[in-house]
Amino acid sequence: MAINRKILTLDEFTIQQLRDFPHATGELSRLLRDMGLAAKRVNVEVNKAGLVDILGDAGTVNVQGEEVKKLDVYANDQFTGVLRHGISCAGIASEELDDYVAFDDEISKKSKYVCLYDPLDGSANIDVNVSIGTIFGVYRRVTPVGSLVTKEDFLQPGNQQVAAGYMIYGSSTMLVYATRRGVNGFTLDPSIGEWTLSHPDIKCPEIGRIYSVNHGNFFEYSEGVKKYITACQKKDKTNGGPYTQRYIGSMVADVHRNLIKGGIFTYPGTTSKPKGKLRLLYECNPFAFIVEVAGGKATNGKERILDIQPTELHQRVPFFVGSKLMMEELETYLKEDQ
Ligand code: AHM
Ligand code: MG
Repeated sequence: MAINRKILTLDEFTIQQLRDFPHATGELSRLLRDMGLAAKRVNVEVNKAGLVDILGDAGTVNVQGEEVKKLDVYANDQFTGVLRHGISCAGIASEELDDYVAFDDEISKKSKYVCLYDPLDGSANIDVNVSIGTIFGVYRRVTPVGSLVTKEDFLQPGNQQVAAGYMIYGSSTMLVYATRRGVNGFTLDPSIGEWTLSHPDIKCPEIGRIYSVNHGNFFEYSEGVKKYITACQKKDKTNGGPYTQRYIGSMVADVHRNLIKGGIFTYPGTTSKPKGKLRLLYECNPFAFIVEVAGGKATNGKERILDIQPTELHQRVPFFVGSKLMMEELETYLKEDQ
């Protein structure tokens, strides 16, 4: 059988990258591989979501006698389980859990990384067959290797991330991850069950035509945000006509599209929720890192997302992320709010 030499799997890719760093231990590659493995399991369950009436609702017992878990709980268990039993992660924090988890075994304690994630973002979309995703960020721990990790290891600014990524369970399943060296996208080839490099060296176009925002909250936004949205709608023929509004309500899908096509994604604060909805550690920092490495920008309206010193695990922040030139235009409006 002819072998397609053009296919590069996630493992092959990370091993190839390691060749440039002869002293690298491969720990980060193993962690990414573990995340990729858990994502494959989650993907299988996400694909079965429409069969819930046949297979059993969350909280019920299915025909095999197993308890059926809510998908976001299942996803959390998968990512936490694979990292706990792996050898490349000293502890995790998850949007699904109140507190961080320090892995208390000799091998995990010797790991230098911690991982923070939203195991299944956009889960309100599961029931209606809309793309959902996983978002994660990886940090080098600040406490000594060999000890249990502490909260300090998790409350690091996003600029300390060594890698960040997301998986999107959509019309195809993708894993996109960034290190400081670049952003690369892998599509799951279901015929061989492997992540294969499909989007090498992703760059976010400097300018695009898409803006993503929940218009339903319009009257609760600040003056600057309202003016920016209105300006997007009023662009005239001299600057290419109005922007296109696209909002899936699944940030992974919205930001992924904008990353590829160029655009801006926003979840501003509102009068009732001044800090917005999105979580700094699990959602905003990873995307800010990925989009910045790809050439874009991310802010909370006042400062760069990646420079915010977190004070609590579940902290929320207003979030604006996307193409560089569009972000710079948006920032001129956001200045009005300061
Ligand atoms: P979740 O973490 O509870 O799933 O919520 C996060 C999601 C994002 O994916 C999405 O951008 C946002 O919530 C949509 O919220 P809204 O419906 O308020 O616009
Ligand atoms: Mg979420």
